[in-house]
Amino acid sequence: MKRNALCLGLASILASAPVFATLPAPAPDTDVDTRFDTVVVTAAAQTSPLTFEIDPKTPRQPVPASDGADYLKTIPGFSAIRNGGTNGDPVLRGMFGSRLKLLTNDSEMLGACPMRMDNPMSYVSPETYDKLIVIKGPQTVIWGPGSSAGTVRFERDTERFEQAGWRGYAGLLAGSWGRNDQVVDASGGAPEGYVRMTANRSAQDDYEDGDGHRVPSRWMKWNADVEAGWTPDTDTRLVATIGAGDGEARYAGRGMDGSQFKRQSGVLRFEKVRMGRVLDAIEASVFSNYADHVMDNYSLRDPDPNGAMPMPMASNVDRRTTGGRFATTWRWGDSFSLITGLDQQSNTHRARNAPGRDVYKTKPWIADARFSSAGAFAELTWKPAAGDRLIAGARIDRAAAKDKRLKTGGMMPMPNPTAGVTRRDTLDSGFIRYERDLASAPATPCMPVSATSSASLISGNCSRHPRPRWARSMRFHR
Ligand SMILES: [Cu+2]
Repeated sequence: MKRNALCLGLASILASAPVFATLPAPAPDTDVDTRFDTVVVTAAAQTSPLTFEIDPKTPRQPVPASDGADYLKTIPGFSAIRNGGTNGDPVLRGMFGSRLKLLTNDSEMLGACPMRMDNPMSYVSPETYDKLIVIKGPQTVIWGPGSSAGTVRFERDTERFEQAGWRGYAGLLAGSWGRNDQVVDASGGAPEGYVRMTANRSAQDDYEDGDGHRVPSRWMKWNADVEAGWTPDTDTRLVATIGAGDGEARYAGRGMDGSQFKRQSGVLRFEKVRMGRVLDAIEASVFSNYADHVMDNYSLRDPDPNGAMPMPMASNVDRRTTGGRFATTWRWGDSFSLITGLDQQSNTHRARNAPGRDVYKTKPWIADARFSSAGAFAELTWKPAAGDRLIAGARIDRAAAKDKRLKTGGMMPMPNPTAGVTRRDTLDSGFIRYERDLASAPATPCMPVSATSSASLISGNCSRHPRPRWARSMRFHR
């Protein structure tokens, strides 16, 4: 029956191990039936009280995720604000937006749309990554400022080729409502280095509601990335990645559709780990990510002559995010480790719009906001005894946001009272957490406490955490 979303995930089926194994007979000399000791977990399992680490290529129900938010929904604590058929906006414990740090290959790809049609996760195709790491709560300071909800990292972690050869992964998916996905991930190399190419395309048609009405929800997106790595030994890696993508999405609940979601990204990363001295690891990265997004009311629909926007209209927004990070890991015996470093990020947001079909392309870009931040961080882990851990982190950031809009928005624009104004602030944040593994049960109670420069102090329940002050300054561009 077509209305049932019965989808055939060829890749998923081929890659799945048998889930239902034959149950052994109950042990004869015990009253307890031990056959059911195995617990079947339908959501992602956590690796520590606050950290989840998942292989996004692992088959999942009902079908492979079309974007990062679709994948995150399977992790307890996450939900998503629906946004048509794809590009949902992830929410962790009630918080989203700038409070949830969303990283790909240690770089930030911030979308350009003021309506969040292109949140950072909409540019992620999970199956082309090797690792998804989620840190819940403001429990790390090493991945940039903010993160009061948590930190999400999609990572490509290409294994070194011990001898010359190649590896590949491919998937096909066909489903009802025109859902079809193609993904390929191929790499070839030798001990000295490798080249890897990942690409995917994913699409779905409009669906029909219970009354047989067609609901605008069609989408299509593609991504392609090429990675070249130099691996002189097992603990040293220099990796350059360039990538591009695009897509489109129809919306039933918006006055415009997303007709372009162009991405261009470049990341250069270096790491040297397990050095065996007090200075145990060095990591450095630089990145440049660019989002070029168009929303209009004529590419994927006809303008409604009786609606609020009877003529063709288009709005084009873009954002370039550049930044870098340098971190070192220090170890003193088995008891102390310290991660310390610096990071920096700059953003430029621009816009242009016009009535008429594609007339916006003839208009000049106008920058409306600039943001930047630079910070220093340190995170210490102390293990006073086996099973006990005390983790503490602190960071300080210098943040700036410049409002470049000459007029306010809306139906009746007025001169912008903060035009040309730059707001600067020095912001501090930190946390301290105690963890203890229980000897009697596979459980680890933990007691987290964190604070930001907005002078808030919380313990335990992170959902009451207010917006950090630096995040408020970013509202200039709204
Ligand atoms: Cu948009």
